[in-house]
Amino acid sequence: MEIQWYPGQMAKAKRLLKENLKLVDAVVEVLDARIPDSSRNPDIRDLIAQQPVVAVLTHTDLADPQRTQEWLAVLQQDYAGVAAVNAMTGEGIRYLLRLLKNIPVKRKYGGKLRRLMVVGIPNVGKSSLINRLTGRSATHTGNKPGVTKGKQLVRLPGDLELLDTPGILWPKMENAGQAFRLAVVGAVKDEIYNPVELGAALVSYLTAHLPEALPKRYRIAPEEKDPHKILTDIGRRSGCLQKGGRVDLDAAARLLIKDFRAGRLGRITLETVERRGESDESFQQNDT
Ligand SMILES: Nc1nc2c(ncn2[C@@H]2O[C@H](COP(=O)(O)OP(=O)(O)OP(=O)(O)O)[C@@H](O)[C@H]2O)c(=O)[nH]1
Ligand SMILES: [Mg+2]
Repeated sequence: MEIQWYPGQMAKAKRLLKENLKLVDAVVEVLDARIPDSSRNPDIRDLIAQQPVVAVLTHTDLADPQRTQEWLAVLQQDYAGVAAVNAMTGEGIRYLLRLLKNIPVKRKYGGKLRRLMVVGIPNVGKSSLINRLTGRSATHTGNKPGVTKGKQLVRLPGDLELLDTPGILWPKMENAGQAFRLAVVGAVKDEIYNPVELGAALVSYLTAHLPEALPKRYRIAPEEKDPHKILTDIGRRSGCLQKGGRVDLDAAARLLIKDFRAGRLGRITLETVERRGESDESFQQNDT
């Protein structure tokens, strides 16, 4: 799977990240519980030594609970603190609030105020998380990447201030496996990838790792292995048809991706702690 990236934009995002860091006492890195590894910003790793960084897993309601526990244990080793939340219902928020109030920081603003910057990939739930922490709709959220355009400072009770920032991606998406995972969870704008290619990659992943998911949801034959054939079957069974009765492959792929994102294929985590940090170069030949 190939995705077109804009290096100029990436460089700008990196520069902004560094500038904003000077304004805050600590950082909250929001990670997607379905792809804890691919949603980590490599630039943040270098900064952890200088400033406390807390990792927050969102979308835990859509992720495999067992794997979320494994990821929390691993991330705990790298971050000043970790938490898992559902930014829609507020599950895990009280624990996170306590954590944020208690991490030791060097205060830049004197007094008791602690200012935290919330960073993460597009569409991961940064603004939703801030709204949950404040208990009101202080920031705009939306079901697509790129909703937050500029930074916004939000004050919380208890002398906490949170800086909401636009989502950022970085050029590590040269790796086809990571590009697939970032696109499938919705971190990448729809216009930049081919839905049939992404849908086929998702089918390949599921047939290899969770062989029951597709037959259960769409009643397709479990022995079928060809991704395009499976997409066609999904389309036929779900009524994604063009004039004349031919299957609309594009619509079938979009439906599959939508079902995945809504958790209708089950609670799925696409990355394991055992394979963290591995660049799966073999992905392209084997899985797409
Ligand atoms: N199921 C589920 N959905 C979530 C969760 N957190 C956020 N969402 C949804 O994910 C979408 C993106 O949320 P936002 O808060 O706008 O994400 P963001 O990181 O601020 O996105 P940008 O500003 O575009 O970078 C919205 O449709 C939210 O409702 C979660 O924990 N679980
Ligand atoms: Mg936002």
